[in-house]
Parts: sequence; C-alpha cells; structure tokens
Amino acid sequence: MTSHSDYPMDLSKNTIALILGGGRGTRLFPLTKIRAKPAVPLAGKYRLIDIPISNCINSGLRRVFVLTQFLSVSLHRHLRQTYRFDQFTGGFVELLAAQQTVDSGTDWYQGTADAVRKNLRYIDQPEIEHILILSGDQLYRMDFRDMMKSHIDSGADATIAGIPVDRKDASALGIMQLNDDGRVTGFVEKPQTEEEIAKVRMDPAWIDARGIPSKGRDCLASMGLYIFKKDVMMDLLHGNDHSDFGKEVFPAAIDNRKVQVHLFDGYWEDIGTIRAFYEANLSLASKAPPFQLGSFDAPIYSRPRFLPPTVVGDDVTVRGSLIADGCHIGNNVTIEHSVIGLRTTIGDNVTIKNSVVMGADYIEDPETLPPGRIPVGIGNNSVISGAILDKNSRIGTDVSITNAENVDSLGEDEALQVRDGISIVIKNGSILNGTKF
Ligand code: ADQ
Ligand code: ADP
Repeated sequence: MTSHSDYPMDLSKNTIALILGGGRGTRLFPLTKIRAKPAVPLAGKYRLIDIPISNCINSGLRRVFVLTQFLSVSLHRHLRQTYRFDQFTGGFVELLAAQQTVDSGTDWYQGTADAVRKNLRYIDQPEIEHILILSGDQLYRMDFRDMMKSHIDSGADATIAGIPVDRKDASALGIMQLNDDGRVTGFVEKPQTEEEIAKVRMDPAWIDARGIPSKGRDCLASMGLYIFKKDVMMDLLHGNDHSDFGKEVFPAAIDNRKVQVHLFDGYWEDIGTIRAFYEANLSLASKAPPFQLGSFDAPIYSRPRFLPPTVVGDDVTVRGSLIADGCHIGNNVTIEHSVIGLRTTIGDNVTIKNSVVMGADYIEDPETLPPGRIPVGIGNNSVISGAILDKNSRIGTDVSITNAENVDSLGEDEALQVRDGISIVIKNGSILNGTKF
C-alpha cells in the first residue's frame, strides 16, 4: 500500500490532462452513432470517460480537458453533474469540442495530434509545465504520479507509458524499441509484417531485468498515454501538419528529442472496438474480475444517483454478473455472465447470457404507454445471448436474440444490428414481440 507521502509529485498546479475523446472513428458504432464516445456506458453504471478522469483525480490532477468531435449534451451534463470541484482546488473538467475552435477552421480534428494542436491556446498557461495526454477508451488504473516521477527523473522531453505485449497483439499498437536507459530509439505504429516487428522487438530478458516478468512477451507497446514537457509539445506540433502522435509525431521525434518509456504491467485494455468493449464489460462480470471497479485507494467515480435498490422476483438465478441499481427483475429469470445496467426492467421467464444490458434513462410507467408500444426493458419469455442492448431498448415478449446463425455483421440503420459477431440493439430500439434472430 502506498501513502500520499510516497509521492512528492504534486500534479495539481503544473500539469494539465487532455483526454482524447474520440475521432470520427466508427469502431464503436452503433454505440457512438448518437453520442460521443466518452459518454458510452460502461459496467452498468459508469461511462467510458469516468476511467481516465478517476485516474486523474486519484493522482491529484484536477485540471482536465476532454477533447471531443461534437458537443454532446449528455456528455456535458454527465461531466457537469459528476466532476464538481470546490472553489479552493482550482480544478475543472472541461469539454473542448471540435466545432468550438472556429479560428482553426471548421474541420473536424484530423487525428490525435491535430486535436491537441487545435486547442493549444487553452493549454499554454504560464504555470503549466507538463501535459498529460490520455486516451478516452481504455480500462486501467494508473497513478500518474509514478509516470511523472519517471518523466522528471529521466529528464525526458516526452514519456510514453509502455506495456509488454505478445507479438500477436503488436499489429494493433504502437511498438517501441528502447535502449538500456529506457530511451525510445525506434517506434513503429501498428507494425503489420514480421519484418516491421523484427525492427522493434525487444529481448524478453531486457523486460525481466527491469523487474517485470516478461513471460515471453517480446514487444513493448505504447499505451497511448504520454507526458510532454509543455514547451516541447508546442514545438513538436508547430510548423508541421503531423496529425497523429503514434503515426507521425513520435516516429519523427525520437531522433532529436529525449523520448523515454514508463513501464507498466497492470491490467490495461483498449476498449475502442465493439468486441473489446463487450469482452471488457463481461470480464468485469465474473467472480475474479481482472480489474477492480471498487477500490478504497483509487475509486472509479461516476454521477451519484439516488436510485432504489434492485427488486428481484422469485426463482431468479444469477451467476457471475453485475447488477446495477434501480432494476426490476421478474420471476423465473436466469442471468449468467452478464452486465445488467441501471433501471433495467426484466419480465418473467427470461434468460440473459453473456450480454451487456445497458439499462434505461428512466423508469417507465407501463400504464401510460400508447397501445402497441413495447415497454422499455426485456419482455416475458425472451432469451438474450451474446448481445449488447443499448439504453432504453424495448425488447418485446417471446423474443430470441441469440445470433443462432453466427452472423458476423448485419445492418446499418435497423434497431437490431450485428458487429464483430455481437448482436446490438441500438439506443431506444424496439424489437417486436416474437422476433427470432
Ligand atoms: P489507437 O488507439 O489506434 O492507437 P487513435 O485511433 O489515434 O489510436 O486513438 C487514440 C485515442 O485518441 C483514442 O482514445 C481515440 O478515441 C482518440 N482519438 C482519435 N482520434 C481523435 C480525434 N480526431 N479527436 C479526439 N480524439 C481522438 C493509439 C496509439 C498507439 C497505441 C494505442 C494504445 O497511436 O501507438 O499503441 O493508442 O491504445
Ligand atoms: P446517453 O449518453 O446514454 O445517450 P442521455 O442523454 O439519454 O444519455 O442521458 C442520460 C442521463 O441523463 C439519464 O439519467 C437521464 O435521466 C438524464 N437526463 C436526460 N435529460 C436530462 C436533462 N434535461 N437534465 C438532467 N438530466 C437529464
């Protein structure tokens, strides 16, 4: 256990965090079709943005900008209602949306570096010395004071958080080569061939020698988390049109700037695709989750809500699942390895397996529904398996969503779609009584 006195690093005054809230990317479609990526619900009661912001707060960092492509009302509301710092801390969590940067052109951000470049004027405050850049779609817990310590101790211009990975995972990540002092001497973004990987692979003994069991892993991946000296970052983004940190800024910077690594070997998952998002949610719904949502030292924060406890009927079996507040679960229900989000209503004789049910924004009074309207929630006698049900979805009675024919991809605008083999009912989507898929 560490105490605050172990950390002389005080990030509250001289460091700003920028959270990259998502590009044009469609990797989380259709969950991001109607909301900004940081607002996507996670683990039944959080949103993706709660992870990096909680890490900042737990590291003593309270000056946080969130860069998004579009000003999302629900994201703005969530941030406003959740992250209110008292007037004496000087803290803030503020959204910077692409459309707001009028004098930088009306283009959307072209990439991660471009998103930061278009907001430099908010960052360039005299007391700020370091900029921490974070991804908005990762699940991990890190004390950024450790990373800042590496950054300061090595006198780096920029520090990249790095994690050992297997070769099979290398092609989706930025892979770094390091010298004995931990300086980055090679950087290849998402190497696709054996030759490219060979250029940057590390000897597993190098990793073992630094106190991290390599377990045969011979690639060191960038976690997409960076600390820059502010002035160096200003320089690196000035006078060029490099749009991405991984693709352009780092490969160009490693020769004439001191770019160091900060090694990390805890749980860390990029959850920016439907498959990764689904699996990360389900991994939390197990007896021994690889990531603890609850932690006394470093909690994950979210908007406080005043919901009643979940009501459970007779003959309900729940195995390896997360059930959030405010749910109504009927009789004779089986829930296995699933996430049941806030205010979910489940009828009688329902089976839910390996699914992420996001819940609802409101509790509906069935008496007030117009005739023929399917109520929010999951109707009687339905079976849901291998699915994501986005918020406020209306699943009728006798419905079966199991992707019985193992379809990999289906639909664009329909209420029921398939991505990466996972059935998805979109937000507010209705599935008629008796539908079988
Ligand atoms: P990727 O995650 O593939 O790789 P990218 O798509 O650039 O890189 O996303 C990084 C983060 O920035 C994500 O949170 C994303 O949502 C956000 N983002 C992307 N474009 C954005 C934009 N235009 N405006 C605002 N936010 C944007 C990166 C690195 C790799 C590293 C992996 C680790 O490039 O080197 O290994 O992260 O996950
Ligand atoms: P999502 O990002 O999932 O699409 P929503 O925009 O639907 O989320 O909003 C989610 C939460 O905000 C819900 O708890 C909802 O009750 C609440 N909410 C919706 N509208 C308002 C409002 N005008 N003022 C305050 N809270 C609201």
